[in-house]
Amino acid sequence: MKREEFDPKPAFQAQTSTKTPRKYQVILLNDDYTPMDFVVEILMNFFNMSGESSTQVMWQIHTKGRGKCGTYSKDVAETKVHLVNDYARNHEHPLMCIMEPYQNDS
Ligand code: TYC
Repeated sequence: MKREEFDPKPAFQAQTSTKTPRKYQVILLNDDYTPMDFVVEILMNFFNMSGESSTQVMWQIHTKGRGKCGTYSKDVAETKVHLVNDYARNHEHPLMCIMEPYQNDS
C-alpha cells in the first residue's frame, strides 16, 4: 500500500460515549377511587417524601390530574413504576404510576 492510501482511522471505533444518560420522571395519575391516605403512604414509602410533601403532592394530583414523584435513571424509574402499580393492585386500588422522559424545560 502506498503511504497516501493508508487510512489511520480504524473502521470501527469503540463507543466511548460522554453523553449523560436520559433521566425519567415518575408520575402518579389521579383517579376517583384510590383513597387519599393510600396515595400519601405511597409517596412517603416509595419516593421518600416527608408527610408534608406527600400531602401537597397528593393534593396537586387530585386537583390537577397528575403529579411528579421524582426523577431517576431508566432502571430505577421502571422499578418504581412496577413496585407502585403492583402494590396498588395488591390493595385493589386503581392508582396508576407512569414514567416519561425528563424534559429539561418541564
Ligand atoms: N382523587 C382521589 C380521591 O378523591 C385521590 C387520589 C389522589 C387518587 C392522587 C389518585 O394519584 C392519586 N380519593
